[in-house]
Amino acid sequence: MNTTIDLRSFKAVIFDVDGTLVDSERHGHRVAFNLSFEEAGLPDRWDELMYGQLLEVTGGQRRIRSYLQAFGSDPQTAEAMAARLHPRKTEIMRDLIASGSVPPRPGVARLIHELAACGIELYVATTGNRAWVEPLLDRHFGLSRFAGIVTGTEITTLKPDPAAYLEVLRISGQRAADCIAIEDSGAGVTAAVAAGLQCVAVTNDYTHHHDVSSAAYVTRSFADLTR
Ligand code: XBP
Ligand code: MG
Repeated sequence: MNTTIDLRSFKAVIFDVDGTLVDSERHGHRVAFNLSFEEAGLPDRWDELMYGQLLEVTGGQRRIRSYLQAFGSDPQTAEAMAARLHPRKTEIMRDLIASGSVPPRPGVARLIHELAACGIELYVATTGNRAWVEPLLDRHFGLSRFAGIVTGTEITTLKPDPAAYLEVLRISGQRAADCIAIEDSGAGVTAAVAAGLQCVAVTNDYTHHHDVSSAAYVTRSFADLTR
């Protein structure tokens, strides 16, 4: 870990979304979850501390289900409630994105510009729902920047499973050795490495305590990765 790494020596760079390309969890997804609970007449609200713990479960619908079961709901009720709440949460997240409430992390736009200028293919592998992922990527970077986008809508086996990264390798036709992943979380690094990829971890306030020891390089800032 933490050998120097030059992203420009790879043919493709695969970006995670939440917590990596964008600072989306604390003031984006968490707010959308809470508003969906409020609209449904539920008393539940996820504060910033609790949400950091709930992030251990990837996938918003699974996160709701896991939370409800942890607080006494039976599995069937939890599943039904999560299936009812999550689509509305996704709509609210789309609105938050449209209102500019989900910013890119500092240095990300510059890195994407630099990599694209070097002719490196850019991909996305996220657990998040395509319904908000696409408008987010388009707003901040332009969808055409990305040669391929894999989301939790079509790949429902979520991180830390490697399925999303294996799908990017399939659609790109690239060898794993020629690609590198950029992630923020332990689950994301585990997924990328399990797919045979080297991974750079750019951790954040929610993930700095995660085990990212299998990453090739760990930093808190994209400034380390740009020229
Ligand atoms: C992070 C996730 C996502 C988001 C919520 O995805 O686990 O589930 O927290 O989005 P990644 P959804 O870091 O892989 O981008 O509610 O659409 O799942
Ligand atoms: Mg992430």
